[in-house]
Amino acid sequence: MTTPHSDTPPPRILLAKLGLDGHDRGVKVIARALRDAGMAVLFGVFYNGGDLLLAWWSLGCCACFEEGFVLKVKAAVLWEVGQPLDICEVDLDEPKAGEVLVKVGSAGICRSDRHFMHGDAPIAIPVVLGHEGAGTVVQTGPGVTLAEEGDRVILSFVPACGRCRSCLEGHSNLCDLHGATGANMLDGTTRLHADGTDIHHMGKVACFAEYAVIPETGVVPVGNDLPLDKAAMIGCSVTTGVGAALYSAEIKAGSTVAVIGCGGVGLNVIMGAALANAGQIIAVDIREAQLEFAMRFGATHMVNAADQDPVRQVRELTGGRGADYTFEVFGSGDTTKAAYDMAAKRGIVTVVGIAPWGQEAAINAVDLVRNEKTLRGSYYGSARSRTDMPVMVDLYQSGKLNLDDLVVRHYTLDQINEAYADLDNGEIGRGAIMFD
Ligand code: COD
Ligand code: ZN
Repeated sequence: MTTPHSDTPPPRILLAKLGLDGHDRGVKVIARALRDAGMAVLFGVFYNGGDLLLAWWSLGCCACFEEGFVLKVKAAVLWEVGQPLDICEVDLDEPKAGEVLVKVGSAGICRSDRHFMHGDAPIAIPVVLGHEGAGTVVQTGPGVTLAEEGDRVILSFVPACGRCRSCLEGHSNLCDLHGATGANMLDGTTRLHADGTDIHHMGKVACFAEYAVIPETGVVPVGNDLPLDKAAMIGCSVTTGVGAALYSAEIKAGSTVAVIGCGGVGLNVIMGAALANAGQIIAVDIREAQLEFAMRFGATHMVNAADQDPVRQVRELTGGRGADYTFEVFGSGDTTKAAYDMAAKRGIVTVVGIAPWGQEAAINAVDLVRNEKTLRGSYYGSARSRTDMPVMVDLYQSGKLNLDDLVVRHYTLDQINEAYADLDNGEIGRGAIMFD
């Protein structure tokens, strides 16, 4: 038997989460005061006869409401070239239009940051380094459409503007606007400060810090099941190394390959060569442990350049021809010359490392022409972060990229100088900082 009201559905309860408008500071002041009274603020109850609407204000990332709307974050700051990184508290502004706030989950220990610490490469000082990272978006600035709060993201140290000539020609790794703004945000200013001093952002990433403000094009959303340290690796060493093999050199199946420098990035060049079905993959390093480790990632032969002439050895291993593809993955004039000299006729020489400022490589100008060699640079694996990083994720998740063995050491942010000492001491594999 039916009641007279049986056709009327019970009231639905709708929850409306009202976001805060980044421009409205007055609202935030009220919100901050209310936050202290509880995590969520009931905004209103509306009933239209059918639906019951409970509107509430999510105060989500409480830290966003700190005094002055500036986040106090722990960061590793390079105040002066040649000095250890200083772990201290700095101010981080909230994201501006087109920017996101990321809670950093993991940051890789890459030699490129070391070059800045030693002054081998120039960068604006003071600076928060760290360009190989991953984390979670916790706040979006006005107008952001490429990422949402809660997204797990890989960080890209070339956040492409999408409008300059390089971007339009498909080379977003060389974005002109990013190049022109360097270690500042795309509008030329910084979000990091301490006691009134602006602090710069390495690669507009600056992930040696608990939080980072990053242009939205510098974050690549990935699934939440991708472990943060592996995601961080894709932010630099994987994309730089695998990309150098696949996108810069475009290795052909069956060819011979030599890789000089088998650290975090070089191991990824080796994995890229293996993915391209190269025949011989010769690992060249000055440390025996690195060479043995490289065999796990697809190297077929090893040459210890500490006690042998690597050019002669690579020529011997390739029947006197030299290697079809050679890679320099350390960063010096001498290793660049060695990579050139060990290449075969019509060989492709790909330079990934950046030598200290002012160093040169003496290339035989006659050999270049007579043997039709190609000498080329490769920056960020000639990759387009937003489309190519998801490819790297798929390759890892389908078991074709061995990132599980690549990350061998984990550190806290407080241990960052120790992490760099381990890199200097030639500890094998990659180190990664893990945040809570
Ligand atoms: N011959 C052979 N191997 C050598 C030699 C040598 N003479 N000297 C050192 N090595 C080996 C080391 O033993 C080590 O195994 C390896 O070279 C270097 O590895 P890492 O782990 O110290 O360095 P990575 O892999 O983190 O970084 C290498 C780069 C080439 C990327 C870096 O040094 C660099 O030049 N960066 C600048 C380029 C850049 O900014 N790229 C984009 C961001 S990474
Ligand atoms: Zn790097």
